[in-house]
Amino acid sequence: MPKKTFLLVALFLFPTMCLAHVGSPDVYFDGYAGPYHLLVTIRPPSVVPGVAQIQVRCVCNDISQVEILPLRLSGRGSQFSPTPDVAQRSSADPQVFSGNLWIMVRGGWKVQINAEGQQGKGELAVPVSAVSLTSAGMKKSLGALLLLLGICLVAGMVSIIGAANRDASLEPRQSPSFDQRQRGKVGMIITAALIALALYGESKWWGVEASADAEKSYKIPHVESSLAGDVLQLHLANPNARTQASGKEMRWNDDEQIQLGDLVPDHGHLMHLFLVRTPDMKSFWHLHPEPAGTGDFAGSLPSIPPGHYRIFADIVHATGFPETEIGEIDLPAVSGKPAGADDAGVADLSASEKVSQLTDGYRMVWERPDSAPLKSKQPILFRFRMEDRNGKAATGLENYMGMAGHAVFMRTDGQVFAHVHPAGSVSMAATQLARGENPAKEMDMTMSGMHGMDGTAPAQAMSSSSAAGPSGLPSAEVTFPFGFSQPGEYRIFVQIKRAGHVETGSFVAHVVDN
Ligand SMILES: [Cu+2]
Repeated sequence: MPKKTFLLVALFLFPTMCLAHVGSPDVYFDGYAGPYHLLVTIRPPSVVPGVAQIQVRCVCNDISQVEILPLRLSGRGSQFSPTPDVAQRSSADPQVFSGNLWIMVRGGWKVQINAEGQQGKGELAVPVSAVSLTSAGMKKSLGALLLLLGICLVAGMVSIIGAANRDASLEPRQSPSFDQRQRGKVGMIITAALIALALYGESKWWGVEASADAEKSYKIPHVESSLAGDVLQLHLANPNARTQASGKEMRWNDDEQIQLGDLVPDHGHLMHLFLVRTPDMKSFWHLHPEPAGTGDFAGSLPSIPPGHYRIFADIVHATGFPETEIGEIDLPAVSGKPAGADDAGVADLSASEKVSQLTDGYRMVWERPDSAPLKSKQPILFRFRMEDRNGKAATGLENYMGMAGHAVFMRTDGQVFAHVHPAGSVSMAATQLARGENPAKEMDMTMSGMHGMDGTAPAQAMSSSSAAGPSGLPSAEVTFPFGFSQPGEYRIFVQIKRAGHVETGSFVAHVVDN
């Protein structure tokens, strides 16, 4: 196969995905570029190199220009900025700007957004990570077409060489002699042999390239879990570690490598562990096991009811690359106590379409437009309002791990899972890296025994659009920017903290194909 065709085909072979979560590749982000409140949606490319689609919507009316540019999240590449592209202003909505950016290699990226308007200039950096998830095979029809064209080329080449050797020195209307025919045949045989040799060599080379790339494609890690007493022990897998299985040095850049020894805390914890009992999804737990050696975590479970639980373990690497390790476990009835102040959950949640009952007669209300169906692949700002038993806006709300709220969007079959915050669907650690801050600094504090401080230090960095009251504490409303990647039946778990107690709301969402 000629090199050009190879490159062209290779381009279509490796769909990519951003892995903040499971099955939910798009990035939804809520933040400020200076004075401008922006809602950003990034759809990572389906192939790398490929084009990411960026949409910026200003919750304002005085923005005149938006520029976008892609940068590496960390490492040397993050300092060399290309010339920004000017995003196109929508004719339907003058505060919506969109554009496309090339993502050239795999790994952690950020999209820098420069907004300009009546209040001057502002900048915002949104992290995106792109890796290849699968190597898709070539389409059968394309393969058949290429094979047919290849046969034509080979046959043409062989017959041209044959004819040239046989007929080149003939006069018009003269027939070839026996010798000339022989020379033609020999020419054809030699040509066919050379082409066969070349094809064999190229197919070998193709196989090596394809297997090297297949090794680079991302495999979702599966966490191993076991219960000892009331302690849940977790052993993380790293199927994406640098390997040399094919005997060939992998072409990883340093910041593309995935190792388990480089985890950084994401909003105060090295691991956010979610346990959801299936299929009823009534028992939901958000826990924070502590590290027990590289790749090992352990934490005592609170009192939780028995059943089959799905496990989602969120971790973030020093490169800003987030991973969710998935697993399953059958648990007996456990009667433990929560290990940490941030561990919380509910044993018997009842999900609702609109109003979720909290303790003390308080309620969480999903403020959604009635009758409008939820569609996949659409940015939505989810709003939840907390009410007291008289229906008045709840007071006494506090930050929970530095933020007004934490939400989990999960499809009931477990194939889609996203841990989302008021600032969006990206990890807080990656957001800090995108801003040029160092999430590992927070780890030093964690290590020196200051953990459980409720993320006070990073709270500033994680502040978001969810309006804070005059005291800097969250108001009675919490918002999450998110979009469903696929249609289906979903459960939304929303966690907030009030009067020193973490509350969990549960909502059902039916999402139709867009
Ligand atoms: Cu969270």
